[in-house]
Amino acid sequence: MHFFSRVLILASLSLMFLLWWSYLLLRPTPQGQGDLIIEDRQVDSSLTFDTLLHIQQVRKKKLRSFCHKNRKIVMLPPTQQEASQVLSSIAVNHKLHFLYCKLPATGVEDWEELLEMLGEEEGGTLLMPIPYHQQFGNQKALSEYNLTSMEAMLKSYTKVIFIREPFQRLLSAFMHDLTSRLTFHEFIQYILYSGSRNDSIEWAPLVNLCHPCLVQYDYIMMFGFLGNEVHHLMLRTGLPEHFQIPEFIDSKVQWTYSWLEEKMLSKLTLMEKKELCHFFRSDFAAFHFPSSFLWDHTCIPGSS
Ligand SMILES: *[C@@H]1O[C@H](CO)[C@@H](O)[C@H](O)[C@H]1NC(C)=O
Ligand SMILES: CC(=O)N[C@H]1CO[C@H](CO)[C@@H](O)[C@@H]1O
Repeated sequence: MHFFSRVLILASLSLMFLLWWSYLLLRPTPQGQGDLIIEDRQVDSSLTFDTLLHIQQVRKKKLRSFCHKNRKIVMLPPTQQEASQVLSSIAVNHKLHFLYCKLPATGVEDWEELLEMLGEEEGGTLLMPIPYHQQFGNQKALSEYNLTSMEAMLKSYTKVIFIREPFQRLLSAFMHDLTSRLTFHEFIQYILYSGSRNDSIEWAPLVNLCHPCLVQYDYIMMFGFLGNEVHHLMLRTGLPEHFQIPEFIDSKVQWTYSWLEEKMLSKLTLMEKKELCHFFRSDFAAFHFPSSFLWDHTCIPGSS
């Protein structure tokens, strides 16, 4: 698939997205259009606080068992340089006491928008657990701090990781790189055969970039469900119930990607698909992705 067809796919994705929005906007609502966005932002009431808490526990349990079996890095390396290297994807928000793994196309952009919005709320609207002290400095990346500060923040801040099905991240990277002339097939070959030294934050396994065995994440947030999950996280970290969080678009994006996943996977040989399974084996072992075409049809033991 060449540049032109990539543009076509992007265009059709955008069209599907537009159709979706126009459906939303034109849909008759008894309250009128003014309430539409609010209504859409509201949290699915069928998912209770307890359910969301349970989901977190299940994800963390799977991750812990993965870390236990695979002997990943669990301690901060002793030198500044190594530690900074390992923590290079972790971003800091001092005001709200968050550390989060910042990777493109995982929903982190919407999350940062929310943090910015909350950061602007001055004067007691937010019930933050610990008073805000500027004790570490102002840098936005954890890797820019000294070891003592890194350790202190890793201990005391709320740590969040955003996860997304690996093949979808890869598709997203391919779609957004309009300057590259690689076909999809060449792109996959490049990823598979350039080796892990060419790790890109766009597609390398989350486990290699976010180091979830070292950074003991308090929350594991799943792309496709962020609206509910972020709301839950915010309530647990002290956000007042009435606060309206902005809309997360991941659930709609997820829908178009599910369609694309199947289409693009059909362009690859079984061998290549198997190699993608191998490439992403740590993510598939550390996390459970509720919908993964690659996993369900190729990676899962016993498939094809
Ligand atoms: C680390 O940084 C903090 C905050 O800037 C500073 O107070 C502390 O002295 C530094 N520690 C070392 C060992 O350099
Ligand atoms: C395909 C590609 O770019 N491979 C590169 C991966 O990284 C090594 C060393 O960092 C290079 O030597 C390869 O050319």
